[in-house]
Amino acid sequence: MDCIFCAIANGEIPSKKVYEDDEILAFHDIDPQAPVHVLIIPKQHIKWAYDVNETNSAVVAHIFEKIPEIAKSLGVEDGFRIVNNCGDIAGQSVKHLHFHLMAGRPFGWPAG
Ligand code: DGP
Repeated sequence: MDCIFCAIANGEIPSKKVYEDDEILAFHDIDPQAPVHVLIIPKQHIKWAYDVNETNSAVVAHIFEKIPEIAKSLGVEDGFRIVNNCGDIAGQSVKHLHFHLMAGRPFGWPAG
């Protein structure tokens, strides 16, 4: 399968890692939309949030369990935004589940 985030997860494509364990990887976004912009991905290929189910949701829980540690390591524990884009209409350009952790500037609501 030709997936850029699988290639990042297995080290074929280099990334600026901020956290890694057996299940997940966090790395700096190549096109940051905020002073801090990190992507957190499961190493297993899940296409999008619509494919999360009872067989694979543990890794999503694991991501959220690690978000406080990742945020603290980035010095943004005072506040951040977590974003998931699901599908083309939401702007998902990479079809491998990922969560954007963004911080370091104010964010408006509703998001555009
Ligand atoms: P989304 O639009 O939600 O699918 O977000 C995909 C993000 O992935 C986008 O912010 C840019 C980032 N990205 C795409 N290719 C690469 C890459 O090769 N390396 C890194 N670090 N980020 C990438």
